[in-house]
Amino acid sequence: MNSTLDVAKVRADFPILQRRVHDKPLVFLDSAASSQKPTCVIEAMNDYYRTTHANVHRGVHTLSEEATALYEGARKKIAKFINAKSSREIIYTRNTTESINLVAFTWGRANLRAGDEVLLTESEHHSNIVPWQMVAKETGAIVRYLPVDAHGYLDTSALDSMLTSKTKLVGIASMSNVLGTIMPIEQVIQRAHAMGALVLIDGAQGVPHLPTDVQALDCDFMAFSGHKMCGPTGIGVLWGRRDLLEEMPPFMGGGDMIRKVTFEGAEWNELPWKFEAGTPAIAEAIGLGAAVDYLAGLGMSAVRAHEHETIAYALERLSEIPGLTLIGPDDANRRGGVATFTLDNIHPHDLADILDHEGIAIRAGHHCAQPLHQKLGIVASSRASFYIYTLREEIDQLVDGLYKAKAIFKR
Ligand code: 7TS
Repeated sequence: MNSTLDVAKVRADFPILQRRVHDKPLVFLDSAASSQKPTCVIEAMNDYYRTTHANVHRGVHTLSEEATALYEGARKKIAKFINAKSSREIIYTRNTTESINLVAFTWGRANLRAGDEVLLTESEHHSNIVPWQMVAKETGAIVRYLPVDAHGYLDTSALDSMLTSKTKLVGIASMSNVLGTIMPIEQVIQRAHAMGALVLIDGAQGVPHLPTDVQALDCDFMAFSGHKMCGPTGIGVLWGRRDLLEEMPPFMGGGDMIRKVTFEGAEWNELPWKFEAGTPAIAEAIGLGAAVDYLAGLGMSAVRAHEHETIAYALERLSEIPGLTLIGPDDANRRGGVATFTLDNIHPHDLADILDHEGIAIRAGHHCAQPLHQKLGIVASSRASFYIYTLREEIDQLVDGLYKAKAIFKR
């Protein structure tokens, strides 16, 4: 794969990359937690507030109509970005976490019974574990976990024994935020459907970094966050198959999600508004629309190609460092732009602190995947994560910083 991204040109689109940290140029290697924002996204939100803001779906006045057109226009762009059949299948939420909670507490409450099973993987983020544990407690359903092997790959042979007629839903991230593994979701979806189970894809890492086509995948739900894909915080998406969304009860009650209310009860609005109670995050939705335009302009295949090159180089450089243990697949073809590791027995927080003084931002801790860390037998790890603006030189700077940390700790 050869990158067709002009990284220098991409970097010029991100004003924050000009800043310095501890008097050093910023080396931002924490995009898996949240990506930086290009000028077009910042400007789209700024313009909206300066010229067009009013509440949506309410007024007949010009500003409200224009705001509604921008808000709904963004929904169409997002639908196209993931190849949804209809923009009615795009539900705005706050983030991936809220999208998964929406499914757990509407579909889950209505459909899970005692003894039913929800099958997750051992590498899921807390947001694709805890909502299922909560709804399982309420309904008597059981949560089970497909194992992940020592190299960070999903043990697909376990599908034979663990995927049964009791399984009602499989929840899996398309890309792990710790291991970086690109999961074999096509295979999981086929096998789950053959057993009559639905599949929810946690696309928090996958959608920003890999081409995504929900129709080709044939999954049932896809959750993702705007802030990890060049968009603002406070906006996320739940995509769901229309027939499923039609059947699901609403998540929250209030304004905008109703067709009619009497003192006795209410009738629900049509999709997607049935799931969007209250004044939504209007500017943020418009910002996310600008973000998907930006990513589509770069081309998601080019985004993936750049990250493939970047992770391949990072794996090569990091594995040269004595005492460094990489976590996750060593095959860049099966790994996104996430390099997680431990170094000697230096605590990841100390490491992140030393690197911060070099202007380098990485994440340290359990990355909201405590069960996976327990399985790996570690409490915490360090993670460098990459995106469209990451330069090879920044990997070199990371490696230099890690040698510096070793010298400080005399390792
Ligand atoms: N699922 C995965 C795979 C994630 O990586 C994250 C966030 C979430 C769900 C939750 O997304 P949110 O937008 O609702 O918070 N992951 C990370 C991370 O790796 N570091 O900080 C947040």
